[in-house]
Amino acid sequence: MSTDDTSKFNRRDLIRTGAVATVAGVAGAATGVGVAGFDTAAAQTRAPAPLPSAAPARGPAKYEVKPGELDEYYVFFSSGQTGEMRIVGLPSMRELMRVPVFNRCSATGWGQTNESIRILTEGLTPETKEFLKDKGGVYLNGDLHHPHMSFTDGTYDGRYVFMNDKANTRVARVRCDIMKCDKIIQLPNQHTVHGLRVQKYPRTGYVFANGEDGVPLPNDGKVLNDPKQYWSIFSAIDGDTMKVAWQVQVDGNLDNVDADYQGKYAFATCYNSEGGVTLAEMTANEQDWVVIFNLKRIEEAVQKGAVTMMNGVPVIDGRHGSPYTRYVPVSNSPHGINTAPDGIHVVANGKLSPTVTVFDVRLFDQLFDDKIKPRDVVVAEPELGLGPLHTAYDGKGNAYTTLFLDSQICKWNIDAAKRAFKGEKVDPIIQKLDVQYQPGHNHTSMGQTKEADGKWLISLNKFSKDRFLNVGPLKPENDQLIDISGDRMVVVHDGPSFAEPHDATIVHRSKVSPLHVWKRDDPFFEDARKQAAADGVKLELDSKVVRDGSTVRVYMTSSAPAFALEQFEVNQGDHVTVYVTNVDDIEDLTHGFAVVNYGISMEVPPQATASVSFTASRAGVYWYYCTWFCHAMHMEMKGRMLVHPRNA
Ligand code: RUQ
Ligand code: CUA
Repeated sequence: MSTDDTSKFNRRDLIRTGAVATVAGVAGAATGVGVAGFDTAAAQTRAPAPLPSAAPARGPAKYEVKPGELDEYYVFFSSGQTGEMRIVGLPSMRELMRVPVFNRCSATGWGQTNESIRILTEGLTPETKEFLKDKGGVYLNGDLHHPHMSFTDGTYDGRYVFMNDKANTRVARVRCDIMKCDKIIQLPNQHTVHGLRVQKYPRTGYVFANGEDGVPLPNDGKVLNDPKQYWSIFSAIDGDTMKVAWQVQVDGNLDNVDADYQGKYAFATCYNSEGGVTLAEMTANEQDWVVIFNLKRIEEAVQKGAVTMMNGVPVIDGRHGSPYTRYVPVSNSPHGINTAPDGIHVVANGKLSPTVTVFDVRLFDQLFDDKIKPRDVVVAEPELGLGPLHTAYDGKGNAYTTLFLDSQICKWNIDAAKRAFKGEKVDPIIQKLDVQYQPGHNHTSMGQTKEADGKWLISLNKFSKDRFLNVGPLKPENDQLIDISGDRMVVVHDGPSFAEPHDATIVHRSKVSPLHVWKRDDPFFEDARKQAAADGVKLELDSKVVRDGSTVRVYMTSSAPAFALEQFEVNQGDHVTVYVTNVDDIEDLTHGFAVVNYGISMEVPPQATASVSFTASRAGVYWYYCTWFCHAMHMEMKGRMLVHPRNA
């Protein structure tokens, strides 16, 4: 081992020890029990995996995607508190696109164009609309954790990617034909959305969204500091209409969620069975639970009207003892929950416990018929290491669990874990691989579908520390690409990423086929088409100014390298809407429209219409120009807005 390697190892161990101390402090303080599972020394007695050699063992013939070559997979990345969705190519790990969703975007005008403002505002609750009235009407932040593609018959169907906003309790949908967000809704009765997954069978169908924090219902200030009256809510959203289909009131805080391959159940990890509001209170019990939702029973209850209507949504009481849910005790504070591609096994990851709990979904019918006890659905509980957070699968019977505190990926065999659970002397652990550093989510290629192909694993690591050039106190995170096609896992790439790719979905490129240019009849700019029709204007042909009192609508086409209007005139104080239609139908020929010193900028891709509204409050000459480099004469693609002073 070179000196360099040694120094890296030392730093790595330091990180681990620091984190262990923190969590141990929490668990110890809260429970008074030892933290045997959180002992670094104990973890190290489990032989750590040998370091991967420089030369890959075997596996895909090449790790390099040469210039001009295309990737085999799309990865839909979340971006955490950045609020956007990112598209990354795999295996190159090149970032291909950023899709604004819950954020404001300077480049595309997301949050400023009329088309995006409609999407950002139409699904907000009435209380939020009121709340945002004097704040510009839109939230400027989001916390996007979990992007998941729609399914048909157990695999990705390329229609949509759904995602949550933990910060403002929203669920969004991105259309995969244009890779733009087309719907955002805010969930009533719920406070934060954390876990989000979709129905795998027969299709999506439902989008399941976990309410993490508990609040009083209704949360109107009448109940405040009385946590006994706080409740968490589980929501099922209709992915086609983007309306909340139903909600279930549960005990505890919901963390992550997944669904089966039979279309019968969804299940969520749940922490804070204590109903506490402080860290010590929330981690006091030694056991929390996984809550299983019986979709058929819930649908029947909704149909029969055995629900409470709250803010227009049917809410079902799914607390302990209800026919709609079952609570299966697992160790304190479980985190990720992941269904295996075999359609049978589900793994809940221990987080504060060094174990993961394996369920057999075939036993859930009996559990709901009270023929067996909750713990009878557990078929294995292997001890893997410190801080298990999420598990991915290769479709060959193996599972890959991130160990946050150990900073490792643990590869283990499901069948061996089941045999060990029955008492056989067998070690389910196949390999532990160091990652840099402290992984949260991990994902395998197609691994969340029945078509898991066992080729690639990405580990989304929360810290990069010393892996990249120092860019100041705020460091990038580190997404590592791991070849899992051979017997042993091998790290083949480090990729820095900005805050904070929690989760991702790796989709084979054969499942997705986006358009190259927009279709003129796309519903995305239907409002503009309607307004133009009312004004007797054909968006793709006409450029003119329509005045209606102090309301002015400016229609102009753009074709490289010119806007059809080289100038337009308005009066100071006019309410102006500019509609720009890009009549170029050449792939990749995007124009933009920015008005200098008016704070206005938007993207106008080929064959699309984009519009922006503003008050012409400043008199004078204001140049507008094209912001996307489109032509040798791009610099000349501009015009003037002449604003006549009010009292001239
Ligand atoms: S979470 S690091 Cu928001 Cu998906 Cu587990
Ligand atoms: Cu059009 Cu630059």
